Amino acid sequence: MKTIITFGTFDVFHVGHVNILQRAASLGDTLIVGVSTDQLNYNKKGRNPIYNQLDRMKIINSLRYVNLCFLEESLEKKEEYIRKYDADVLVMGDDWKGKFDHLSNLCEVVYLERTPSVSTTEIIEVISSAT
Ligand code: C2G
Repeated sequence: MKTIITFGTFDVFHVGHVNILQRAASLGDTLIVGVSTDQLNYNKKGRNPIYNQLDRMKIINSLRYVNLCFLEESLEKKEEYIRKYDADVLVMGDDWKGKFDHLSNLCEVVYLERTPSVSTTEIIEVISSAT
């Protein structure tokens, strides 16, 4: 049994999120997803997500190829989460390429290509310029 773990904010859920979660799931038997807390997102991006952490968790939990999800409180806690869930593979989008290579002593680290031309930031910009 191979356990995959991945992380993300998944705000304003879109097809790029679906693609990476599906591809991550296809690499193993169990997919565990760490959903960034509102606070972590605020620290990183200087704004609150559009959807709050409970709604974002609810969306991720409802996907049939996601087996379990939890709140990711800090980027630095990845080692702790990998150990806790006994993950064999850490999957991240290639916007994070190289950033988590130091965890390869714990598990395999795989960066998957992002889906081009779709992002939460762009969706927010399009919606706000239309109103
Ligand atoms: N993604 C993608 N293609 C896109 C947009 C996003 O493959 N067009 C992927 C990202 O690479 C990431 C996942 O979808 O793996 C979630 O994206 P974000 O919500 O933007 O995640 P982020 O805020 O980068 O993660 O520990 C990481 C943190 O949780 C933050």
